[in-house]
Amino acid sequence: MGAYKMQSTDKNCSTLDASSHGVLIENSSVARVFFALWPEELARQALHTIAMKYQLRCEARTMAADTLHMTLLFLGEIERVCLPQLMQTADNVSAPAFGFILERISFWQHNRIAYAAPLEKIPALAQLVTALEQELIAAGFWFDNHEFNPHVTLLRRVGHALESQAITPIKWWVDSFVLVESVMTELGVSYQVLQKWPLSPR
Ligand code: 3AM
Repeated sequence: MGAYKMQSTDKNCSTLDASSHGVLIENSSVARVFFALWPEELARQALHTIAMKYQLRCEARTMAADTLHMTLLFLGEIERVCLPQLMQTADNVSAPAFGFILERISFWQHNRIAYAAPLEKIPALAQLVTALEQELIAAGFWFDNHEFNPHVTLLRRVGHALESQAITPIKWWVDSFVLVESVMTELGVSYQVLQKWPLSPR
């Protein structure tokens, strides 16, 4: 599949040029996208280690280490020509960097996943999600307004769910958030980080 840079169009959502964001874009007219936190290496490895530890007991499939993330806001399919405006909208999000700890592995029956989650509410995380939602709404982007439930999916297709339980705590310092495209490939879903935004230093 070829790649191209976005051109300006007359569409409502975009009169911008994605090349200003240095984005490499797949050649399809729609993109399935979501905003997320992408873990730094130490946290990623720790998450992957937990996933490997539970995989057999849970008769599940592990997420590939390089796909581990925390979804902040799922937008779904949007016209690719709208990506520049989406990125410019996210430029307006202002929130401080913060740290938190993932302390439990839990299970959802409805989608058969196992996920790592914090024990307590994280005000700075909620603040970031709210800021993102408000900017997107103000810019006219549509998304399902589900309650934000912070989690990192570790296992899919869980055949044997367990009681929620403590894991070795994983520290995660968040100094940026990203826009990710979910691309269907012959080998399954692959995630491509399209753009990264820094959070303000504390
Ligand atoms: O792996 P997590 O749970 O962080 O579940 C999907 C995945 O989240 C979620 O978006 C992330 C990347 O695919 N997702 C997929 N479809 C969704 C939808 N319709 C969705 N989240 C909310 N609504």
